[in-house]
Amino acid sequence: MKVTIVGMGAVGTEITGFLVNMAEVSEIVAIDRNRERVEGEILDFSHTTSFTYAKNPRMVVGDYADSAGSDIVVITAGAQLTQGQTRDDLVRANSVIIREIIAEVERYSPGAIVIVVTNPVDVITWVALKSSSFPRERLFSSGTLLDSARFMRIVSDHVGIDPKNIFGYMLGEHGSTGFIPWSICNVCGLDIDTYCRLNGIPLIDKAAVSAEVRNVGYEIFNRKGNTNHGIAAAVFRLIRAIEADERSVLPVGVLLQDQYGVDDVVMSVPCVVGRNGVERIVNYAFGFDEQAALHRSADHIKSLIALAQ
Ligand code: 6V0
Repeated sequence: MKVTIVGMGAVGTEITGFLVNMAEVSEIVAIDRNRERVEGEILDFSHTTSFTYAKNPRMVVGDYADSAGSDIVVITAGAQLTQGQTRDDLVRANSVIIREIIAEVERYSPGAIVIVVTNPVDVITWVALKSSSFPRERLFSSGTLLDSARFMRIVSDHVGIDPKNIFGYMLGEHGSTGFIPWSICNVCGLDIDTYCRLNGIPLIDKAAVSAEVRNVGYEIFNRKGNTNHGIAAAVFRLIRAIEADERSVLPVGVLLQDQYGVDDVVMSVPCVVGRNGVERIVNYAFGFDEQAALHRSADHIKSLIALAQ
């Protein structure tokens, strides 16, 4: 498995760390405008391989020609938020960057699975799809996988059990209009209210949890100037699902084409992820309010897409 990371800033470097430590990849190609810094990062990583659990991957600091024939390309390159900006403010700058990058990725790795991370990720993924011939099954975003992990962590803290025993998603936009479909969330198979009632735990404040999931990224950003650990773990989870052909259900940003009443918008819904990328979109019967929230999210993403044209 050959993996290329385009954009070796805080997020790309952390993803590389997961791959070097834990993945079964044979080659990692790191591409960034700032080549010298990446040379430093890769040299540094090369000193970890005596101690890691993974294969000893070949690590290359390169350009797009070096990435030829990649199985997976992860794109994190772009302008990062500055204090006071929201993800939406990055639309124009990162749309220009993604058009350049996806042309090179398609030229050298037309068979790759491309995972877009650059924000605002739903819009940037849409631009990448429209500027290339990649099918939606092989070009999608990390979507709300991170938001969903944040959600599971918050519920887990409330009920006092492992986040892995919490099931639920944030869906829609990776951003201000993302929503939690509470009707399909559960703790060990019980809906969350029932679990709390049966186990003597105060009911969870759903509105507060939704707001916290949406805002926690900014909370982190305000303290350290970026967020990288959670998103890198989420992307690594996606790479593992592809590498091992897991067919795991994960909320990733996929181009909806008349699904859930939404057309031509990239947004997160639960998808089966395996060796071929997004193998299938899972259908749920959402409640009326959830369906309305999904459409509000789609409308917001569409308004941002208009800025990217
Ligand atoms: P960063 O640390 O500024 O890294 C960005 C990197 O991209 C830098 O090293 C740049 O040199 C490089 N770069 C810029 N333009 C190009 C180009 N044209 N070609 C090659 N390299 C280029 O940012 P960070 O790593 O923190 O974040 C990267 C992106 O991920 C940003 O857009 C974030 O907003 C986004 N995130 C997305 C998340 C998600 O859930 N989707 C979560 C966190 C961050």
